[in-house]
Amino acid sequence: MKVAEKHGAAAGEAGRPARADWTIDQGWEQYSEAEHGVWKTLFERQCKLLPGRACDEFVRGMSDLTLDADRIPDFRRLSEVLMKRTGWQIVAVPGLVPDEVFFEHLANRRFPAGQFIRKPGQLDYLEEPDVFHDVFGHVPMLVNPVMADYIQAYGVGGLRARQLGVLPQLARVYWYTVEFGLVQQRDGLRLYGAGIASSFTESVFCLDDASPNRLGFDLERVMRTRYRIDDFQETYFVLDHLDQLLELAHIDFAPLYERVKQASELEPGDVLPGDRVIGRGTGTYHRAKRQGM
Ligand code: HBI
Ligand code: FE
Repeated sequence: MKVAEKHGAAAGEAGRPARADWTIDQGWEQYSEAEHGVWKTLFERQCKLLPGRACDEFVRGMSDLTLDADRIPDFRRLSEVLMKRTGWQIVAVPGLVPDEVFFEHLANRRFPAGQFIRKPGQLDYLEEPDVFHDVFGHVPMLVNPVMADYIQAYGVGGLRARQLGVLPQLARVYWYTVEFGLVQQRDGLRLYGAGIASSFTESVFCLDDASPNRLGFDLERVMRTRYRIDDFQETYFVLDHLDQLLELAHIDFAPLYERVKQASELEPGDVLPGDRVIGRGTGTYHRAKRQGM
């Protein structure tokens, strides 16, 4: 479904978003006790789970933000902290916004964060990024200068990729890093992707389960690899160090796009002879799902 059709709630009366850049007021004072309660539940669950799983940069970012366990964060306060650290600010949006709007914000160091929070009965399934996914998952990494530069470069690259017609390929790079990336630390494998950091189940699956592949990150390989949006990833790509993202931020993708457009697309679970295999998955989880067990 196209993002524009999904955004029902965001559209003003005339079917257009309230503002051209799709931002809305967070309306922090209007959150109900129940909504703050959902934040508290999600926050406490993840904080118990992440020590030893989240990478050092995530832990550092989380501690610098001093997020309140009991209240949905006020984006104005978050933006003050972030602006001093890495020049970023958080802007509230109703949910998914069109690609070009999304990239324009990122290119200007404005992170679009969902204003709404999921329902109590919907803690583990989310159709659109809500405030917990965006603020708990993404914002701690925006405190890190490398990630802050990388996500801005992604925004700039996204505007260009749209022009070149290679947005799907670039979106895979974001997906397998910013959303579902793993990084090798001296003391073990750690997660840094927001989609896993904010997930009660996948933050365990991505590191502990024997089912998924874990492959060394390779830009061209990732650009060719489809991803799952409806279930756990079949493959996680592993950085040797977060600084590798800085190299990505300075690569000219144009020649790469040409090569990738000639190459065949790869399935999420594929493992190629040329892959740097850190762990070959059994595929048990997704096979069982396919067999409807
Ligand atoms: N909008 N609010 C929001 N958050 C996202 O993560 C997002 C988006 N729109 C488009 C999008 N992501 C992706 O399709 C692009 O990264 C390709
Ligand atoms: Fe996200």
